[in-house]
Amino acid sequence: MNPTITAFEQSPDRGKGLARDMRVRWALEEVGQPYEVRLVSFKDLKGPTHRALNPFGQIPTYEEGDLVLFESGAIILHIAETHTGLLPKDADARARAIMWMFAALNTVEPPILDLSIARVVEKNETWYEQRLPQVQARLRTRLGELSARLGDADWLDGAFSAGDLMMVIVLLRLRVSGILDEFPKLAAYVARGEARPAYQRAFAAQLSSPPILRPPDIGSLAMRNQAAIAASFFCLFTLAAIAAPTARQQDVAQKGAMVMPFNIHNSTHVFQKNQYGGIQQVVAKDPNDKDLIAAIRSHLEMEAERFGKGDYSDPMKIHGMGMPGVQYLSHIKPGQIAITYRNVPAGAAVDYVGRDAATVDAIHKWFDAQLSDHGEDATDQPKQ
Ligand code: GTB
Repeated sequence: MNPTITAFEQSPDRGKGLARDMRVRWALEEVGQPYEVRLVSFKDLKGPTHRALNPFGQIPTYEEGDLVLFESGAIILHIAETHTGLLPKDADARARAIMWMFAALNTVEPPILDLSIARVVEKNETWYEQRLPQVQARLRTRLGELSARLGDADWLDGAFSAGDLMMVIVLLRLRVSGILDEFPKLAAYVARGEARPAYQRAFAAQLSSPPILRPPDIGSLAMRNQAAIAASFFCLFTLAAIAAPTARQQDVAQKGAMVMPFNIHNSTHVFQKNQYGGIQQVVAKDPNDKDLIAAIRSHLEMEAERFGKGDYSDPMKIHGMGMPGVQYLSHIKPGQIAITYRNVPAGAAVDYVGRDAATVDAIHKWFDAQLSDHGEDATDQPKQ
C-alpha cells in the first residue's frame, strides 16, 4: 500500500511549494514511491484525529501501514533509508549525506526562519528596524559559509543526496527575500535542485491539489495565470525586438522596442518544454549586469500585473491571435494552468504546468512557435 502524507488543505503560499509537505513529496518522487495525500484544514490540524498523528498539530505527517511519522527530517530520512536513490551506499558518504540533512535543518534553516518571522510577525514592532539588519547579517554569514563549502560543485558531497534535497528546499524559502541572489553559487545550486524532474513532479502535484480550485482561491490563481501569461508575452516583446525575417516580425520588433526597458540582445531566452508544460527563462548574458537583471525582473512584474488585471491588449495588438497556442491560453479558465514566477540567477523564470492534456499541448505549441519565430535568440536548452 502506498504511504499517505498530509498537506495543508489551503496552503498560505497558495501553491508556491513552501510548506513542508513539498520536501516529502520531492523525496518520494526522487525514489519513485507513489503516495497518497490527505489534505487537512487548519481547524482539523489542531483536532484530536490529526494530533494523534502529530502531537504538535502540524503537517506533514507520514503513514505507512502501522508506522506513523511526523517531522519532515525524520520522514525523509526514513524514505531515503528504505529506498534507493537518496543516500549513498558507502557508509561514510551516507553518514555525510545525513550530516547535511541535519545541517540544513539545524544550522541553515533557523536563521532563514528568523528572517521570515522578523518580516512577517515583527514588522510592526518599534524595534523591528533595529533588529532586521542583525537577523539579515547572521543569515548572510551562514549563507556565505555554505556557499564557500559548496564552491563550484554541483552538490554538497558528490552525487545528489537527501542532504542536497533538504538544503535546496530550505534555501528555496529565501528566494522571495532576494538574499539568495547575493550568493550566486547557492542560487545556481537551488536552480539545479528545482530543475530535477522529481522536484518538478512534486511541485506540480502540490500545485494541483484540488483546494486551489475552490472559489476563494480562484482569483489568486487566475491572477497568477494571467501574470505568467503576461510574462510570456513580455518575452515575445523582447524577442521580437531582434531583426526579424518577416514583415510581421518587423512590426512586432518595432512595437517591442518601444515597450522594452532594456536591449534584447543582452539577454538569453529559453523555452524548455516538459511533460507538464514548460519553463521559460529570461537571463542576462552578463551575470554581473545588475541593472539589466533588475530591468528584466521588474518588466516581467509590470507586465504580469497588467495581465493580473485582465489587460491582454498589448500582446494581442502586437502579436495577433494567430500564434499557435495563444488562442487557447488567452481564453483559459482559472485552474486549467498553474504558472509560477520566480527569480533565477541573473534573470527570471516562469513555470507553466497544464492541468490537462489540451493545456500542456497549447503550452508546447506556443513554446515551439516562439523558438521558430525567434531563431538564434531563443533556445530550448537552459544554459548549464
Ligand atoms: N519541524 C517540523 C517539520 O519539519 O516537519 C515543522 C512542521 C511545520 O512547521 N509545519 C507547518 C504547520 O503545520 C507547515 S510547514 N504549521 C501549522 C501550525 O503550526 O499550526 C511551514 C510553512 C507553512 C507555510 C508556508 N508558506 O505558506 O509560505 C511556509 C512554511
